[in-house]
Amino acid sequence: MTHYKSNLRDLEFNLFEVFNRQELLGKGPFEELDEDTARTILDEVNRLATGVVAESFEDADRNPPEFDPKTGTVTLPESLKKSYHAYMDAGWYNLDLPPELGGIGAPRSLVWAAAEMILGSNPAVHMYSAGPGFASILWEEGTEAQKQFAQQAIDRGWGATMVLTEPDAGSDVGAGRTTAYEQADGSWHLEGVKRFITSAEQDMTENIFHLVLARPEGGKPGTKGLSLFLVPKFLVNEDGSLGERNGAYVTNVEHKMGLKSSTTCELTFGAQHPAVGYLVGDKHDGIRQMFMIIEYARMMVGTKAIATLSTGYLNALEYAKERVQGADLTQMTDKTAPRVAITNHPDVRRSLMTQKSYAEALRALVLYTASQQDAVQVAKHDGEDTSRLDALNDLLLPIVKGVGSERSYALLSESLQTLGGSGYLQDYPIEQYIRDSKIDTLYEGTTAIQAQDFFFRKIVKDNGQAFGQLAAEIKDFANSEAGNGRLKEERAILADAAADVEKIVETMVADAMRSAEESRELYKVGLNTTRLLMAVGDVVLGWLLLRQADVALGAIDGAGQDDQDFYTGKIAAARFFADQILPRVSAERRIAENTTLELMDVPEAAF
Ligand code: ST9
Ligand code: FAD
Repeated sequence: MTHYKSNLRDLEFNLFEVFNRQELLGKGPFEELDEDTARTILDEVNRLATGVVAESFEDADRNPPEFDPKTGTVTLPESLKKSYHAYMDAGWYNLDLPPELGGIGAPRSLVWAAAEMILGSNPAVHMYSAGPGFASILWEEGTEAQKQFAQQAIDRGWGATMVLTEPDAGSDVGAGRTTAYEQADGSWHLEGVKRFITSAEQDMTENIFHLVLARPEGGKPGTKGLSLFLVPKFLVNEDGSLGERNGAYVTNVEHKMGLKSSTTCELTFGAQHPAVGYLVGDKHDGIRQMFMIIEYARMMVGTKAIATLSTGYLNALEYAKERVQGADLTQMTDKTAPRVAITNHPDVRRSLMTQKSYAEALRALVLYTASQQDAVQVAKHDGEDTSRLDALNDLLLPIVKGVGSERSYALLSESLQTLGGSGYLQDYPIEQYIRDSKIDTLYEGTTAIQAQDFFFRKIVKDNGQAFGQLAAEIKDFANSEAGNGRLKEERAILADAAADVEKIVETMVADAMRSAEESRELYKVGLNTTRLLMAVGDVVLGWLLLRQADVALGAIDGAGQDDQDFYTGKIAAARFFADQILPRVSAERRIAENTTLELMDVPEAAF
């Protein structure tokens, strides 16, 4: 038994009962895959995730990677290496690779369903396995020689990194100072110091390739002046053999609150000898190219957070069913009354159902978003325009990342609370879940950045089109007959909450427009961006839970006992969320509408 409790039943429910992914299989880009094979893949990944991949989760936290500053190398714990190699040897990183690179080219919904299990089991393993995925982006964007490099990287299992952050350039990537100097042979030499780089050193792969944002000498300021460079740890000879050690060295590895098995490195370019880089695609288009990776990584981070909440909840649930403490509330004055399992206490039930409803709604959000990515894959295959599908996916990404990470981190505290004092001990995995998941609200763009991205780029810059489309879908559902009369009140609550978030958007757009005359009005928008993101998140989650409840109501009669319990849980979670979470959105609307500039006028010294 490992720490990890997966929820394969719920993954399959989403894929095959709610989003009907089987309808895409066996044709178009997914010709080679049928439903049985998809289910077998999920079973197999589940076996790994609950077994060998999870086995090192605790050991690698207690005995984290060791850095040797003299050589700039890292030694990972043997337990983690075993988990990593078992995962890589099983070959499931192939799921997402295009057939041209020897991959399966599976629908993204299946890819993210599988990824959830690895991310819940041992997130560092998933992060160390980024090489093939990053190589596929290099292959898409790269020159002929870089395409060959990408294929080699996949065949030989090289590791990879994404390298943006510097000491003075975190959220503000455009402030980066690392500089690239062009050489006579067309290559570049990079100089500078990057920090917080995940997986920049490890001892599991023969090579690591860094995808680095740097500013060509004399380049313009900001993100648009950055270019993307391929900087391998070892240079590669023409015959494919490894050549000289390149001049990019890890000069420090951070000591962190959690996710300790994943190395977080300072990476110094060109201090000892030249750090040779190759301009990706031979064109200066770095920030757009890097965002191809960032979009993946944001989806990954949201999924990681959600996967952790799910296993946190399931561990808490198991404990709560066993833990006997206190009498039933109705017999609280009878000191001789039988003691009951804590699942009987109303407050424990409130907490467990809050955890369950969010965990399952957030999983549905990941798979709904991934289903939009499936649609992009199909449209591309059919040679159709994908711009509107891309826009909806883009709108959903900050919700997956921002809402997923914030809600999961907060609710893991409820999971721990369910265990009482035992939850605080290292005998149970939840304290590690909390430490390991805090990072999810920070890296890949903090929540504040996700919220600004959501409002300014995904709503305003898109003229509200994707947002309008999503809102219309939700309102159509709320006004439908879904649930056959049995979800009527919940649909009415959803309709009210959807109207409330539309009002928040209207208020913010009006503030933004007024800022053309009075620039400080924009502060009001900034005071509400995170509020909006979280409120929209709740509405989308409430909607997805009600869609699930609708399916469950249609399937419950005549189902076997296990399925009856499962569907009953789905209906209960949707009703609970509608009754107890969604009404809060109207308070958020009132707060947004009453926003003033008072807070911005408080002197810094008064804080
Ligand atoms: C990090 C890594 O934190 C942590 C974990 C690493 C794990 C590694 C393993 C990952 C595994 C992943 C899965 C595996 C597989 C992969 C498989 C692949 C098949 N969307 O607004 P502007 C672009 S890394 C798209 O003016 P500013 C766009 O080109 C560090 N593009 O920005 C735009 O031009 P245009 C993470 C976007 O004011 C241009 O940027 N660090 C988007 O100059 C300029 O836009 C961060 O995330 C978008 N949403 O700069 C930094 N937004 O408008 C956070 C912008 O013409 N900070 N572009 O289209 C930000 O995001 C800032 O908002 C900023 C602002 C830097 C963009
Ligand atoms: P800052 O940008 O200084 O932010 C500090 C605070 O101010 C935050 O709360 C932020 O939300 C807020 N803030 C900043 N700017 C604004 C604004 N304009 N409006 C409102 N609020 C704002 N980077 C990589 O390039 N590659 C990696 O592989 C990588 N892995 C990482 C792994 C770990 C464990 C960690 C801790 C970081 C990693 N990072 C990586 C860096 C990560 O992406 C940055 O830490 C993150 O983007 C935030 O930057 P910062 O830490 O400099 O915080």
